[in-house]
Amino acid sequence: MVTGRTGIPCMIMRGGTSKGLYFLADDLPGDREERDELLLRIMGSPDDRQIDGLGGAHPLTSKVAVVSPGDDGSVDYLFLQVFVDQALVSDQQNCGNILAGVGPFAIERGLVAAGQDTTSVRITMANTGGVVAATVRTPGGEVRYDGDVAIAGVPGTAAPVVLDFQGTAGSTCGALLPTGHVSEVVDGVTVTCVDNGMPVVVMPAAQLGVTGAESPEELENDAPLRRRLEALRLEAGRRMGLGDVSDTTVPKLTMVSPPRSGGACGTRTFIPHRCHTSIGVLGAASVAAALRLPGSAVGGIAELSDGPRVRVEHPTGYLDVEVELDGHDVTRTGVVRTARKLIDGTAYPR
Ligand code: NQM
Repeated sequence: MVTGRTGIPCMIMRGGTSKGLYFLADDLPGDREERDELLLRIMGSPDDRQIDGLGGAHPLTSKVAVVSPGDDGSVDYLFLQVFVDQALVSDQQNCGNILAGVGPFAIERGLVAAGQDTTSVRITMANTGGVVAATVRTPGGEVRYDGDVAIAGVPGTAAPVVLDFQGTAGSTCGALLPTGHVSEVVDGVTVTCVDNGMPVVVMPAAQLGVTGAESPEELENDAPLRRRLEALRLEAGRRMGLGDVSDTTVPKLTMVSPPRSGGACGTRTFIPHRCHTSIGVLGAASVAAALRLPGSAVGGIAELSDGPRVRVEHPTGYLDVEVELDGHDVTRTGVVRTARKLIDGTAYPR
């Protein structure tokens, strides 16, 4: 058993607009229960403030990447969401933000040899089986974190990590449109239930009395809205084949409004109980697919450009995803993120 005295090798990284702990699978207990119990102790959960651990007291900063060697020089990435206020660790969702740090971490830990300029890391996302090619800057054979790419929600600039996804459609639910409908009414609200990397219930904000200009705090403090959204989520989750979703972090909920800053649309996303300060990468890929799907609940609200780029506005800026569809088939999903190594050391669980 790992104790507060022995400790465990751990790297903390910002991945996109999230922050998490990165471990080699070999450094964690092989037994799942033991592993989860250890991660709860390292993060300081359950506790609203995670004061006795490394967690940042928000779902976006209570995340874990478990990385191991995969087939043919690839790496496997298992994402774990450590709940802040409950003794729960979930592998039921993926995370495209924490994913941005996986390539750099795999190179730093020697799982992948660095090229002289850039290095392409093939990553299998163990949660969903999806595959992504991450291109990491490695001038002179070393991971470079500084650079000139800005992403909304993160101050300053950093080196780009280009993520090209394969097979995002139906990642968790088995189909891009898990209910078999491009649009349907759930609890009186017209929604599109979509899974292009993340199961999301996408709906017009106006149908919930939301303008889309509200801050995440305002929406979180709106108790009747949250009750309505949770009832809708439970029903949509059942229809999406996810069963009883009361204890899981998917499906997410995104309320879509007309764009305010030149993008394709505005969004406010519940993940699923806290309101996202921006939007998840794969969450945005699912929303972008919904915007482009003919006949969806939100297509009419969006202002889409001709090219593949969809600029999804969110509370702290925007996220550009490239999503291409052929009818109801997704042919490509890509995104540019940044990541930064914050500390590399030993974690001492309580
Ligand atoms: O959708 C938040 C995040 C995420 C997940 C969440 C993510 C994604 O912003 O790919 O990145 O939806 O819980 O990191």
